[in-house]
Amino acid sequence: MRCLAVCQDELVIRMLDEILLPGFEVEFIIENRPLARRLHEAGVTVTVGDPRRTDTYLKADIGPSTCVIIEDNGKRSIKKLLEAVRDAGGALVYVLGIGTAATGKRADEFHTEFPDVAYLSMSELFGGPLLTEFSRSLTRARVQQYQRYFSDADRVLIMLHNDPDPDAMASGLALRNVLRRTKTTAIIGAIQGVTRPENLRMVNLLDIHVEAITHDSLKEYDRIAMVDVQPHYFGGMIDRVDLVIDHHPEQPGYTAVFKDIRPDYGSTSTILTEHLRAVDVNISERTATAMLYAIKSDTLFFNRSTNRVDLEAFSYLYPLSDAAMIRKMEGAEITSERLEYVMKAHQGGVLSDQVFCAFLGAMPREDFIPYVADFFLQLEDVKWTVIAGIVNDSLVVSVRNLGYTKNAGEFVRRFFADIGSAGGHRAMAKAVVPLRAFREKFGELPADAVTAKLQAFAHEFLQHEPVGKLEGRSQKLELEVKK
Ligand SMILES: [Mn+2]
Repeated sequence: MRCLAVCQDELVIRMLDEILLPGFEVEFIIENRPLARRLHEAGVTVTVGDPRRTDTYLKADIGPSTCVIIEDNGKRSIKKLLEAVRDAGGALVYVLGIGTAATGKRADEFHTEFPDVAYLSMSELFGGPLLTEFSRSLTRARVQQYQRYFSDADRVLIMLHNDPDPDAMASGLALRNVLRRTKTTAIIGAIQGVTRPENLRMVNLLDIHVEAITHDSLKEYDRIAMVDVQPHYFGGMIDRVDLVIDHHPEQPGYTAVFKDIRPDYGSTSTILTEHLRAVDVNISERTATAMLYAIKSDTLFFNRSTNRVDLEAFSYLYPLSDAAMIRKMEGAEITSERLEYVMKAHQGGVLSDQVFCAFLGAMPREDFIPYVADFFLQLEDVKWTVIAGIVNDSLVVSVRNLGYTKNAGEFVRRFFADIGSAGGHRAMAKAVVPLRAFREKFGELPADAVTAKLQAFAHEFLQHEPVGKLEGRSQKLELEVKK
């Protein structure tokens, strides 16, 4: 591809020549003769000419597929120049803003006047990689400090929060890597171990051991590090640690020799990816797989508080990880027990006006209810799901929605807050009502009548304005009229 650059600044010319030369056929149009001679002697392809004349570009034989780069230092207007390029048939035009004039405002001005010209600012082009490089050396200095501090310890404890999640476990593996230790010299531990089926699947597939820690066993370690959690979490049990790496907001009330807390990061694994990269430690497939899975699950696959750095860590880890293993870990959500309740909902549930309601009867565990609610929300025609079941003498109701026109939390509060506990957010809500209270209010209902009741609530909620609100509004209107 041909590239014609109109530049007068020697540094910019030499830089562009170096960057573009391997892939492009580059030629420069220069006004200053001595400069042109010097560059020509240095092997740069140059033509001396007046960049404001159409003639110059006709001689250079530019066509619609020639990439034309025009330097803009803000000192002289380049309008004439752009017109000349256009008249000569140039269509692929870039303005390269250099110096202090290259601001967003200038880019906007160009865009209004020349909508088909792309404006690139030099500081933006080079700033990103440069800043990444500089912040990496800051991280490197930090990591080397704590590596040294941990180096003479016999046994290191890497402490996780209770019921560790993928991010906690992956961060544990990663920190063990940064510290260049094995599972016998850096022990990953927690006071309460893993319980959720999907996290247990990760533990088994990646062969992660989480040691049970007690108040007394803390003394057996020479150094304590914490990942994905801070000491305040343990309620005074641990108030001094050697290292904290976390992405939750920083909490007061503890001492840490070293800490790296970045609340704007989507996961602790993202922070540790940067630590590993900064000190050039090899990341094993197992650790990369755990970390990738952690970033995916902590950011809900980039749906929640995602930062550019999370995406960067993700793309760095992806080729190092085992994607098939991740699919297997994610598949752990589906169990044959859960599928039984999906089938039950499919048989007994009703779908109307994009609302799916089902009553699942009595069950041994509560997690089947939200699972079924999430499951049916995947159906193309479903915008709301209202699923109920009986667990230990209580009616548990899970509500989910897509589209956010009305609030799921408000829904459960309206119908269930007076007889039980009810709460939630826009898209997710839950109510727990003692069966006795439910029967007192609605009577003894057979299963299909409970489903019909849920359906009636949903339709009332979604189709009508709350009566109280309407009355309130009309009263207010009247008052205003009277005034
Ligand atoms: Mn986390």
